[in-house]
Amino acid sequence: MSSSAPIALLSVYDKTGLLPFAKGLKELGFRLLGSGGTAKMIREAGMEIEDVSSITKAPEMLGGRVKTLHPAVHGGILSRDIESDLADLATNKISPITLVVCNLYPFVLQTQKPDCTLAGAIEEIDIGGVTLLRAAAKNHARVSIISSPSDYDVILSEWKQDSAISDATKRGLALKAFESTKAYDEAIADYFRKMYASVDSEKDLIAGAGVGYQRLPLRYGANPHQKPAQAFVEQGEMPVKILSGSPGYINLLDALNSWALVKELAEAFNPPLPAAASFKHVSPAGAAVGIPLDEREAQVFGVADIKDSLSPLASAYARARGADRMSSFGDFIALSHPVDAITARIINREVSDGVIAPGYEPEALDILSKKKGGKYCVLQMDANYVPPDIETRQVYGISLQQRRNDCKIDETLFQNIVTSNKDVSVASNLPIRPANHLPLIQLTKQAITDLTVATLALKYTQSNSVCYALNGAVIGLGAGQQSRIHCTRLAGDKADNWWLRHHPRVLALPFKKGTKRADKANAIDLFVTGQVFEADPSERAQWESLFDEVPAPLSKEERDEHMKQLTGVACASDAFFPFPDNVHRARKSGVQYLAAPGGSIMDAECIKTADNYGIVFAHTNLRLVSS
Ligand code: 93A
Repeated sequence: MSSSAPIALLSVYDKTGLLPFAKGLKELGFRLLGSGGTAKMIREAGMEIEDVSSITKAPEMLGGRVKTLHPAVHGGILSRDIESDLADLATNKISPITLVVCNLYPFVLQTQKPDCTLAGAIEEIDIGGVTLLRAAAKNHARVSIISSPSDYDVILSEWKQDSAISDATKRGLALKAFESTKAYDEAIADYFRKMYASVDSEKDLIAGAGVGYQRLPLRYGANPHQKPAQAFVEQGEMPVKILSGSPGYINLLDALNSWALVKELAEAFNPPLPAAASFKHVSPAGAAVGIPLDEREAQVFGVADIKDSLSPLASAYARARGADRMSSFGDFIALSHPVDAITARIINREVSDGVIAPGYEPEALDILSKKKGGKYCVLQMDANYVPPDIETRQVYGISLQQRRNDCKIDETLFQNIVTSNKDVSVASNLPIRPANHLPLIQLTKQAITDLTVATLALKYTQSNSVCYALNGAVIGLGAGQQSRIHCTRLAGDKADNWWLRHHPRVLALPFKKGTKRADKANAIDLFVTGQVFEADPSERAQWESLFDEVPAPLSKEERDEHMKQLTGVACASDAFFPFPDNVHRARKSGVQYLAAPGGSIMDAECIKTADNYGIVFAHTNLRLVSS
């Protein structure tokens, strides 16, 4: 080929606007080259265009599978204006190409057809077009790659004005081409992920086992009408394996978030403590570490009958489940350590949707995989899995990206104590003397444990959020409220109810024999909140029918007396307290330790309020808002 006219190579499946564009290029002095169908259409419209084969000296072959894949084409696209490249072109009698116009075979449209076969889909995988796009985009310093008919007019007008395409336009076009090949490859990968990497059947499992599988089919999305639904990783092996059951979309969201929480919670302590979480609707209902239970706690958390055989992991789950038994109904459970039989037995008698853990003892797996008639969802997590640093999600078709929230939370986070005694250090456990000379308060090891539990729970809770913790467990969590004081109140009310469930009269409630655990939890909630005594007579009658003898309400004096005994509670907030009302409310639920980032214009007021109560307040300087 020897001509000084700039060359435009056209190879388009979507021929929208092709003829006026080709006409415009011709008028601007371009020499046109086209692949089979593209050249034919232009020629039939009466314009002069050469076939690509005129420069490749090879016919299109394999039924069109090889059209433009040739050094004469790609040498012409990829050559730079440098001596060695120009020499190579001259030796091989190749002319540089200035414009490449290409859009791809309609793979997505084809695979959406109900009667699309595998062979049909494969034929729509464009090879040469993707190569044209990538090659021209790579060499965009010299070449313009036009991948969308919507850019034809811009190209014509720029060239008309300057006899060139500006660098800025070339950059924009290149990015567009890269985006289009990325989306195209994603669509192909998605198709084959569904075709070949399904774990729906044992046969597929075996087929995929050698190279690892990357996809979990999900029953449906957030709602039953949101189909199809799947979970997948783009690189490496899927770290979650289904041992039993069939998770839905929300199950998996809960499983992954709760796993992240328990993994971090266990690792926050030295030596690591077994940790458990009970998730509902993508926020923890409870989370805890495996601190042994005393008699009363065992009773409150419904494990008094097996107290002596509880393992640390079982204690962690009993505590996590016991934080808010109403909210934990039908939970998704995460356990930081391999599940033993006793933990499986506790889970087995609760109403729950599924569990995720790094492994299962054979007896535990046997128990869990029989739960719910074999439908209980049992997931195994690769404990060594490390998620990528950057996470992406789509909202309304727009991709949002951010660095994963990989901040580390451990005892060092609570060293910046802003209340009266500045000298106290976490390591030395020195006492803090409050301004108003209330009794000495220490930031004890227990307080640090509880602040860590509360803060880590917030990291995995929908914002705004405030969390109260005691004895290594969440006891009240307020999530998803738009106002912080509403979170603090909600979490505080939950903590109060949790504590009222420890009242001797609650522990002695005369339930009829055979009352179900979930019904008991519900009835206790109605009793401690006092709601049942204001309820409609029919609801109240229903409640009363659960007892051998109808219990009298807790009097104000009984409540007040009991609430006075709730002390040493830790409370954390995922962002700063805007007003001291939060501190006042926290104190009402026995809070003695506070952790929150600073930054409010009312910081000084909040600190003063904490000082007046003798509360130890640590500014964490770490906001933990999440959505
Ligand atoms: O089958 S291909 O992957 N092999 C090729 O060498 C090739 N070159 C261009 N498909 C190829 N193309 C594609 O052909 C283009 O991406 C474009 O979508 C289509 C244009 O074909 P025609 O000009 O014959 O209508």
